[in-house]
Amino acid sequence: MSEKKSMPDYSDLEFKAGSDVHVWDGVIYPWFVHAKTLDAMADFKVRTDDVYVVSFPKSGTTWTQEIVSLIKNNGEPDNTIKNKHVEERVPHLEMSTAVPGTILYPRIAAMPEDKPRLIKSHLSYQHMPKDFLVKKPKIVYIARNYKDVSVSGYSFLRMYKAFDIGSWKEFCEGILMREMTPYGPWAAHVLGWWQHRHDDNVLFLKYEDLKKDLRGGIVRIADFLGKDLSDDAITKTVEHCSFETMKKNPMTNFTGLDAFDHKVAPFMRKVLQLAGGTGDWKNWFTVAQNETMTKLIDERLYGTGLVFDYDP
Ligand code: PPS
Repeated sequence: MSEKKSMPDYSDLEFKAGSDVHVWDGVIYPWFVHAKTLDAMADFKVRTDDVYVVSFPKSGTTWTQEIVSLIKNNGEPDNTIKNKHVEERVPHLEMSTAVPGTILYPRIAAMPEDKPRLIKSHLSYQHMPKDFLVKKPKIVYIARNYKDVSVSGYSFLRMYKAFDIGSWKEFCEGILMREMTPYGPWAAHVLGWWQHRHDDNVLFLKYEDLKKDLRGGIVRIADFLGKDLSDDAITKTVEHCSFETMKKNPMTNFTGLDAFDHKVAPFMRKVLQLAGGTGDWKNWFTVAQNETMTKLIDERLYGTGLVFDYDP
């Protein structure tokens, strides 16, 4: 049996650079985002009609990817949707490990005639491809409260067969509270995009709102993308993108991914036994951890106008 690697010690980043995590332009990146890929963002050709789904990891990215994919297909979950994984329909811009040695995700190069191209990214505003500021493609940004993001992220990393992520206490206090997360601090990420929420090409959404009113969220996204969907098409999109349907769907639930031990935790968790996907953090945070986290979030978001729901 191969030995599990411990998670990197983030306090020692200079010495870990180039291994499991690395720092690029002051931001911590995970092993699957290579520095060369990030360098290549300077030359990546954005198209005006591209649509990007952007988020801090674990914020509802896959959900939003599936929604934009369905909207593009007029709400029709036909064979192009049923037989193609969401990560192929809406590929991850900066994912560097799909084919070792390639700089940009080959799936993006493989979709030249696909209009609009639908692309996923976890990049912060300032690390988006340079051409993005010129072409101003549409961006659907999805944000989720840091406490549920934290728990979702911990569960996700626990699934990796190759890593021993350690205890919740270690992860929460050593990484989350110190804001040493891959893709940079959560607050910097969401606030970087929040500052651009009034830009014509940016739609800023929250996971918690989508959970409360999926139909309303889908209508907002369709309007933003300039898609005039019939009521029937919206209803089909709602059904297809519900938690229950996506959890059963191998094209969205990542059950096919060998790198994960799906017995440890499914990609789409039990959350769902709660009224929504909000509030599972209460099952993980101790009273003291919650106090520290609340203080941290309050300090970071103070005066920005950005607030989150923490209850289902
Ligand atoms: S990733 O790996 O960064 O792309 O993860 P991401 O897709 O951003 O986030 C995964 C969480 O989103 C939840 N999810 C959903 N919630 C409600 N409804 C639907 N349809 C849905 N689809 C995915 C998923 O369950 C993960 O949250 P947790 O809390 O871990 O279950």
